[in-house]
Amino acid sequence: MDFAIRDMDKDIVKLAADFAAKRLAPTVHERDEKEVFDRAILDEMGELGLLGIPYGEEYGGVGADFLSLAMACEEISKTDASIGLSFEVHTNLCSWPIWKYGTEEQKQQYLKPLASGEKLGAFGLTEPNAGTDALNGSTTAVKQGDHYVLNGSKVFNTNGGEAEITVVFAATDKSKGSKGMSAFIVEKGTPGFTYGKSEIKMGIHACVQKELVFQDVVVPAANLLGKEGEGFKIAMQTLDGGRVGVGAQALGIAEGAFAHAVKYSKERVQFGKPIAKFQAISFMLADMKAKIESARYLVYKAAVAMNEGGSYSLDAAIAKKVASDVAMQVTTDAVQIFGGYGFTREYPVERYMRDAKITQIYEGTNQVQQMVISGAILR
Ligand code: COS
Repeated sequence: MDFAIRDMDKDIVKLAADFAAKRLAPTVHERDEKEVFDRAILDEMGELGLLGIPYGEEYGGVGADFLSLAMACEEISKTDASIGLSFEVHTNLCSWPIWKYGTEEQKQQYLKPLASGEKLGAFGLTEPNAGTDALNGSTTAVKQGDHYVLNGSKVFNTNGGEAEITVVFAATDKSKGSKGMSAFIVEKGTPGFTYGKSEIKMGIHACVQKELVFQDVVVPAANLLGKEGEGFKIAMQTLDGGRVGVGAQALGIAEGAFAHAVKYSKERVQFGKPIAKFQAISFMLADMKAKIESARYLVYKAAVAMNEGGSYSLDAAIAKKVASDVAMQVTTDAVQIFGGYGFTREYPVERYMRDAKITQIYEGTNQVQQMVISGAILR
């Protein structure tokens, strides 16, 4: 596989890496400790063009591609997985379905401010009783003349409360099963659209996950995304891209923890020499590196498949599953290499380990990825 990384992609990756080093690294520990989402960071990323990487200039983006998006997400997540997530959800889960399914008017009205970074995006699918079983939600949308009335709630909503634009999924006709869900673009501030509790989490502390509440929310029919009944397909296709993004985030987490572990192993002296000189440690580092490079190949391969535009469900599921498992293994080994210090909040590796865990869960648990992969094999 040729990853033909263009000059433009390299520039974007450098931009993301510099931003991570200068803007994120100095405050990442504090934001994690205080559990605060700093919206100004996303605004600055928008000004730099990072929030519209794969979308055309006519829609406020920079006209690059999904490989450069994945690589930028990797760079950001090497330093700060919370911002990596907020960025990924904005670009993949909210902007992508509008880019793919939106009318020209919807793209001008909603994709443009998202891609230019003027507005932040979110994606509302998961409900208290509908996580993996995404079709089983109880949010409804009833058509009344030239609008729909939405009722229900969503949970764990990344960027919730901050996002000006949310793609929301609701049942328009439950009796039609997977053809009975529809997607809507809902603006912050629409009467009846409010926010419930914020989640208190193990990791990804520096981004928000909130409950969204819809009480007789009137959404213009013009904000229906795609056709009525196409919502489940839109959600699944959007999540295919999201899984490439989570794979990239997980890859970045693994690389970030690995870099700390390599540095520490060269500095930490026990029995009169740096611990990196002991084979127990150097072989551990070798395995971590091999896993990271395997994950990188799969994530970039899935991003290239996304660029090519055919079906990339299988590539995305494999990339997400492998990269998130690698992130969990590598961050756990990084904590091990730091020994007792790794277990303290004085060093960053425990944060990487906490952040890695969620990559095995969201945007489809790794068991969902096994369902997608085995489904493709056995079809
Ligand atoms: N792209 C396009 N269409 C898809 C698709 C995809 N990736 N995946 C499924 N579909 C379509 C199927 O083709 C099928 O269409 P038809 O009815 O025309 O045949 C329809 O959707 C239903 O598919 P399926 O029967 O496979 O759906 P299930 O309800 O069995 O769901 C899983 C399968 C579990 C894989 C799916 O619900 C899923 O991915 N769940 C996890 C959701 C998730 O990631 N949640 C996290 C949200 S963000 S934190």
